[in-house]
Amino acid sequence: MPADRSAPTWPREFIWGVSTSSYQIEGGATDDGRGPSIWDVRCRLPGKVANGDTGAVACDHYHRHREDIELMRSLGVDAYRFSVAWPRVLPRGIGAPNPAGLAFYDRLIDDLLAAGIEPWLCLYHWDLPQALQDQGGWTSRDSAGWFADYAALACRRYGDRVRRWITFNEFSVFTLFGYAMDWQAPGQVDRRAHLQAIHHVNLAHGAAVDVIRSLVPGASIGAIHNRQRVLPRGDDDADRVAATTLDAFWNRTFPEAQLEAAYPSPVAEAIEPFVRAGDMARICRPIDWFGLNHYGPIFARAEPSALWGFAWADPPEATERTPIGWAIHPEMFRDELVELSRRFRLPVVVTENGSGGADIPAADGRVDDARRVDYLQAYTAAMHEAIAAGADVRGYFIWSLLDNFEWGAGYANRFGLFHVDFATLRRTPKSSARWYRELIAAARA
Ligand code: IFM
Repeated sequence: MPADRSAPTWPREFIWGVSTSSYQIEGGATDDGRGPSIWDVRCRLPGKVANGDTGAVACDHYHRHREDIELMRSLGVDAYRFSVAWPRVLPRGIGAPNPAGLAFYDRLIDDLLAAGIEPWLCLYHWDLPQALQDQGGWTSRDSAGWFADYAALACRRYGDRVRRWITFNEFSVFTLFGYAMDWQAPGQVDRRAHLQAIHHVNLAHGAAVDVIRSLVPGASIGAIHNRQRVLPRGDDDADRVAATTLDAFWNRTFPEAQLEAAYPSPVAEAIEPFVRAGDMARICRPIDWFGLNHYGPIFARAEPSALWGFAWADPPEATERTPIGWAIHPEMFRDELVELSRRFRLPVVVTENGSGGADIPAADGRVDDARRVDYLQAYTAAMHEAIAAGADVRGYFIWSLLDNFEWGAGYANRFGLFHVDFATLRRTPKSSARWYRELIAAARA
């Protein structure tokens, strides 16, 4: 049944939120005993991040979280998804915790609750402590235990106030880009390292689920996967094979291991030497909801010299795109929600959706991001259609609250509902912030 786009009604308990991550907004990179992460190190390597940008200051959220909570209040959101910076609370990744780092998240959580905004805490959004990288990082099987101990610390400290727990954000992105493509930290290109990282991250996820379950009574646990259709760039068999391989790494390897205890081909064959008896049962632990990050379809082409025989491809010329060139396809989002809901039989929460652009303020200071508003309107309408078609979608979080450090693109790609002037750190609502506030108000009315 097509949705009535003029006056959509949303489920009563539907959760509206915004998302961010620690390294992308916090700054304060050396403040109060925080240890270095793999991203602090990568940002210092020439040519790895556009303009030589770093997350050292970012949005300075570490010192301005109250102001940012006020921004959330102005939107009227129910929930805020953030990540804890592992090296802020455990500067060496293991061992002695950092009291000042732990206290920062106490303040954040307490202030969110006081503002009537539910904290959704993600344990890992890519800022591995460098001290653990020096011991092999995710290529070491010990990483599952390191992560479980870190999860236990967070649960004991915040479990009295936080009910929503997320183990990892976008497993496939940081493992593929970090171990097979050198697009992200730690910047390896190595099959063995990639496969080990995949398997150990999966083991770490399973171990953390058990830890959260045992330490936080009533916890609602999710894991966040990015899933989006992978399309062959060309109309030939080689590109079709490339798309199937990328699909296995991008969309299937993590959810299928975690929810069905099996790796898809061709990952299954390649990863077998690293899988020990009992591992798949350790990985496949019951969770409460599926976190979906979705932007638009992606494209693959055959590239025999690449690690797995595929390369990333730009969308064809005729494709409708965001200002940073990502394909726009709300119907595929709708279909993904419907399929996902059927396939894994878990409630789905859209934990990221949004659109990137340059967002240059006009002479009067206003930022009219009309193309982002169009994108968000189309995608939320598609989500509404998915719900009408039976998809069990419980919430929607926009990426992102603020313009922030967009990894290898530095500060050039902006995703925020609020513009950040990185010279003055001044926040300014964009048209999309007003649009989201109105959507939330109308959804509640
Ligand atoms: O900024 C990222 C985020 O860290 C993970 N998901 C995609 C966003 C936009 O690229």
